[in-house]
Amino acid sequence: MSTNLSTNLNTPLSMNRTLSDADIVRLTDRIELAQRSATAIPKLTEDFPGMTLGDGYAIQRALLRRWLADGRRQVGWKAGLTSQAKMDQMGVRVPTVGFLLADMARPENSVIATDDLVHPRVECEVAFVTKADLSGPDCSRADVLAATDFVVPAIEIIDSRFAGFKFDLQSVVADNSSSARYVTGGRARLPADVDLSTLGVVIEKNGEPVAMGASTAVAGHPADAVALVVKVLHEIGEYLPAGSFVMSGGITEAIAVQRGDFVSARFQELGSVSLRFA
Ligand code: OOG
Ligand code: MG
Repeated sequence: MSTNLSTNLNTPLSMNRTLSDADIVRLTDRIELAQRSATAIPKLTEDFPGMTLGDGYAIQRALLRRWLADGRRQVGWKAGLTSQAKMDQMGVRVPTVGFLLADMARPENSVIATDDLVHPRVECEVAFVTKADLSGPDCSRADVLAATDFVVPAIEIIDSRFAGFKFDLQSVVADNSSSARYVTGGRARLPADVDLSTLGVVIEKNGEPVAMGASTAVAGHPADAVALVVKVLHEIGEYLPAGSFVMSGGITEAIAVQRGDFVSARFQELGSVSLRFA
């Protein structure tokens, strides 16, 4: 059954926690090992069926703290599951956020290794770079646009660490919303110079079109997905600092890729982003 996208995007999330601190550490270890070794694991709710969304974010934040302590650098955040196509594909109907680290970035037109990924998929997204802080429970599309320095097209390479790329909301949040790699390219544009709600995009794999859509699919307007990131960050006691890189979520369903594939996403007004898998 299809549910209403805007209802799902606007319902406040409960961040209640049920797991003990020791279980949060245990599950953070499990996710960290799965990510580092590119090994699929069962979804966390198989062992912890009572786990909540708040527990999922507690694990994600513990993972972020560990990696920052290791010297990795955060560049921003991403929204996940912000389009009907993505919600339908994954069977999860609540949007998520995940953190983005500098070392997850790959250059445009580069060759992306697959041997350190479990089962990668690509998504095309409108990405924002901010020039002012955004915070609070009431962040709006207008607030996001006023705080946007420029937008750029991006391909995200997601990689669920859960077997069969199947998960529930709590598990995918703990797994940092399947974040793995991202590539930006094309042309940076000022938000005032493009109609961000009507940008068409076509994804080609090995020269064949495999998915197409328009940016309105993302929460009605991709800036609304960025506002949603700010609201979720508020729920977990964070804000979006100036200079953040934010991906607004896949416009179409994600496309599975394997070694040897060449992927190119053409965005109306924003140019194209290409990459190859090896
Ligand atoms: C969760 C991450 C979704 C997006 O753009 O919707 C996401 C997943 O589908 O594995 O990054
Ligand atoms: Mg994505």
